[in-house]
Amino acid sequence: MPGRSQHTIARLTALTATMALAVGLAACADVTPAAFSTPSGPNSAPAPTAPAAAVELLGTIEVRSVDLAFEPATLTVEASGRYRVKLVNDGALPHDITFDDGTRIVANPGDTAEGEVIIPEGGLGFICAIAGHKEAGMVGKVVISGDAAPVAAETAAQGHDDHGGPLNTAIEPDPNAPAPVRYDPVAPPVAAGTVHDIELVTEEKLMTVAPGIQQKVWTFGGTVPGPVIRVKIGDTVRIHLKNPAGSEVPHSVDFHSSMVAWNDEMTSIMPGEEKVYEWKAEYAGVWMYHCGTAPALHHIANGMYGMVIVEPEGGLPPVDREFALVQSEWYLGPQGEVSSLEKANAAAPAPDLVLFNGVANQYKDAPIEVGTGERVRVFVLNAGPSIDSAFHVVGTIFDTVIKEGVTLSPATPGHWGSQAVDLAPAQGAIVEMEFAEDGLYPIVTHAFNFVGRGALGLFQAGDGDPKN
Ligand SMILES: [Cu+2]
Repeated sequence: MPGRSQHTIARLTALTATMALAVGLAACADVTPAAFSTPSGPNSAPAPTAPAAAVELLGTIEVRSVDLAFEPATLTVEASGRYRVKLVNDGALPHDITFDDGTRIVANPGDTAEGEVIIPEGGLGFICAIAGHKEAGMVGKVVISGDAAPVAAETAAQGHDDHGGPLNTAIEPDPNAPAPVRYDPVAPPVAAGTVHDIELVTEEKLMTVAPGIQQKVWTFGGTVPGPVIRVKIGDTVRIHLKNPAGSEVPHSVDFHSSMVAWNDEMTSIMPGEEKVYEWKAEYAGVWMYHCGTAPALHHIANGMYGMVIVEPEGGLPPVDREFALVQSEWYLGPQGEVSSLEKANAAAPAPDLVLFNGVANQYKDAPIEVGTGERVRVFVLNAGPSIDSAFHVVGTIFDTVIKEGVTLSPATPGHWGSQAVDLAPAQGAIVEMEFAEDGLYPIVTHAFNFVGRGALGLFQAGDGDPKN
């Protein structure tokens, strides 16, 4: 599969800088770059220019280290014997390649280091021996192909699997999966008028939830999350829910912003059916809506949720920018299939991905741009289905938080601020902040084990560079 590895390398390389940041923040890795300044590691193998009596070099094994993975993680060589090893460190942290026989080659960020290793019959495993890096996924192996074809080791090294990449997913990425579609994080304005007829179609479709990973998701309106619905106190909302004839399963909707009987408006409709769910916006808040069809856990885990904003009496004061971020989890099923109910249903759920607005790391890959000094408001919802959020933006302080009707604001006596907002599944909040200088400000849940699973975005203030 030539081409696939390159594709993956490019994608994973793009993750490098911010994954390094995540690691630095999460693990506080106590690493002194000066300690790893040796260009070539303490390799006991003979030098490449050794006398003719030395064992012949069979080729070069080239491995790239990124934060925190090897690319590729599995290399195939034709035969056992002596190989040159080239470690190209594209990461922002020092890395090494330490083979199971003790051979170690160290490369600082941006450097390339070389050495040699003897690959025995049966192959040889390797890790990065820097504290924590193996556990974070820097594990690989060299295997012997047994294939007599005269392929250079460099060529053979291409195109093999690269498990252990930063996203930690159990699913093998598919290089042919379409690129993820970015969910527009800009919050919509309040809907005009006082009565809103909104068509909501339950669409079952394929969606790329992380680079190379497609799932057959269930949606409201074709996106995960569904559309943000923003109204004001006193408005009437008429949801025209439609389940297309081609759907495979029944669906329904449950608006937490409404007060209606569960066995009336929230009942399921079969493929080909439709119904009207009318409710009045009587309470302000950032609310969840979701499909409640049994098993509701599966319908939520497979993408059926969204945000309702009901503005308070008198409305919210104007700000420079408004965004809507929905945190949620993916429990991956096989490629192209629905998410795993079995995983989602675990008593201690371990999501494959945790993310903002449906796609892993999408706002890291394409940061949300704001102006330095602008007032930024974020409507945050934790759709779950099961993991809490500790919503935090690195480098700033929320001076305003409205959560479940309780308000912190600059007018609150004592000049208090907020560092993170705790949101259990189905809780929402409004937070406001400013960015003091041009630069990058990571958006995370401060449950940092999930930052490496897709819950990482960036606000880019100004040009993103604090140095100019
Ligand atoms: Cu559903």
